[in-house]
Amino acid sequence: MATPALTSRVLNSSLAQRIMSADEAAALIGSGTRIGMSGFTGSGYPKAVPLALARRISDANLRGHKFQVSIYTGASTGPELDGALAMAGGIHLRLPYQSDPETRKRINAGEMDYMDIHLSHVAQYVEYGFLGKMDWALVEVAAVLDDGRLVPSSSIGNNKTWVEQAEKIIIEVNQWQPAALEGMHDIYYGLEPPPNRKPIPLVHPGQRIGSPYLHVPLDKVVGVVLTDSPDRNSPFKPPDEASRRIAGHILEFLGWEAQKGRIPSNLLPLQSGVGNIANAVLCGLEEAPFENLTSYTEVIQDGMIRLLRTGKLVSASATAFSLSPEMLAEVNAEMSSFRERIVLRPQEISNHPEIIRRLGVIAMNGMIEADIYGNVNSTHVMGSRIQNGIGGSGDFARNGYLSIFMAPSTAQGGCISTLVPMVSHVDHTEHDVDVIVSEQGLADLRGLSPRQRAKLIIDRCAHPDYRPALRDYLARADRLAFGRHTPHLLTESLGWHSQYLRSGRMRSGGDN
Ligand code: 0RQ
Repeated sequence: MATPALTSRVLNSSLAQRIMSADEAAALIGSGTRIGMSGFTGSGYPKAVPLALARRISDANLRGHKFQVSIYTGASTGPELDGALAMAGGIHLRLPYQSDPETRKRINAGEMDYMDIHLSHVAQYVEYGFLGKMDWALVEVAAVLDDGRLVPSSSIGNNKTWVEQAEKIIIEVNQWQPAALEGMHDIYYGLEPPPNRKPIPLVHPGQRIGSPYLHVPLDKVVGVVLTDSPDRNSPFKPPDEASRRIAGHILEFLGWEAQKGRIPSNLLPLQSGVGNIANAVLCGLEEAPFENLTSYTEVIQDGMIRLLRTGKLVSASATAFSLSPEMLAEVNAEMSSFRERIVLRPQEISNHPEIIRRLGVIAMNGMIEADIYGNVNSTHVMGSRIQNGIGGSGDFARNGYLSIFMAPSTAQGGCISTLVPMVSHVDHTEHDVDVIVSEQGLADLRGLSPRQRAKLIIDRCAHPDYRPALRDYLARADRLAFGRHTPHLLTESLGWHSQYLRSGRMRSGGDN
């Protein structure tokens, strides 16, 4: 039985009559269906119905009935969604991004299909019909207004598309989400498919061009489920030494760029990926001599909140929060103070190529590895094992004013060089990568030919243990390659990876 406090978030009387339990809602969903769920980097995902669905799937499987669904989201979610459904063996196809250990394990074991898609593409791929008909939308919101408009919760992701495209809708209304989120969102309703698409009228990162509410066809809503559950959030690790050094190189570089007049003294709108290094860059900005910063990014991390508090950051545009538990508690308590300065948008707008190019975003993303010519692998360990996905890194790297990729120069206790002769999987080609940074230093690749880039990346970014072997490879490739424009020795270029798979260590010290 729902308590009055919970039902007070559902002001529409018609939808209030459709309140049901999570088990009742999950019982409506059939095997083989496609479900568009809310959720982006552990924020705003449905928390009760996926768990109930996972129980239902486990029961069916125990009885020998195969029951699987396809799950589309904004990006990563939480253990109650990806974790539970993967554990039940209930996911047939997952897209466009995940970072859940159980999901990752099943994908890499070949038990689950996964499509790793640019986050800006998902909504239009569904609208164009490339990804099939959407059966269900399952979307968490903070409240339902009396006229039926929805107050989104801590992420927007693809929710606008899910409620528009799905045949039927289930809404989770999460009492835990602060009521003060109302007014923070900006949902743009002007995107028509080609050939009728018009320019998006967004010319400043903090600008609002849409509605604070999600509009939903009420007749499609078959169930409303009340919840009171926190978002998943990852603890904030203080930056380690390598991250601090990477951040230092980037901030020094941005200072030089500003001095040379290539970017304004308040920089250009910042995009920063998730994780330790991205947070270290944001921490570094607290001390750096830049004022009146803006951001046009996907996620609001702890560091951005601190910059907003000190006034260094004037506005932040994203599609989701991605905060540590401590910061989340603080932000939820003071949400109204951020409402004017944070804008949450659908991910097709937060990550839109047109806007990113127009605003001149400075894109900073993590990578698994880069090769000596500047191609970047963001997704696959040893070329075949997916880690998370490309996420928004390609949206920003391809279209940004400056595209920066960063990683420590070694991984797995030094057994792997993250700078290699040839990447084992390509997400971002040399044409989309301007700057590579490791704790060793920064390589500015703009205006350089492939052979110049290779020399710089080895000299500036590679770990000293691996530099001689990389130099040796480049020298021999330069003598023996089929062509000398981008010299490679094809029988050797992926040999570092196969050596690691054989021996647990990539070659080093020029022992070719
Ligand atoms: O393995 O977990 O076993 O220790 O990969 O690496 O160093 O913790 O790095 O958390 O910054 O993630 C590229 C994955 C980096 C991330 C990636 C191993 C390493 C460790 C994780 P363990 P770290 P981070 C905004 C933009 C794509 C999406 C994106 C990512 C594990 O940045 O997913 O940018 N990016 N989105 O040991 C073998 C290598 C390795 C390696 C690292 N070369 N070989 N293993 N590892 N490098 C967000 C969204 O789009 C939503």
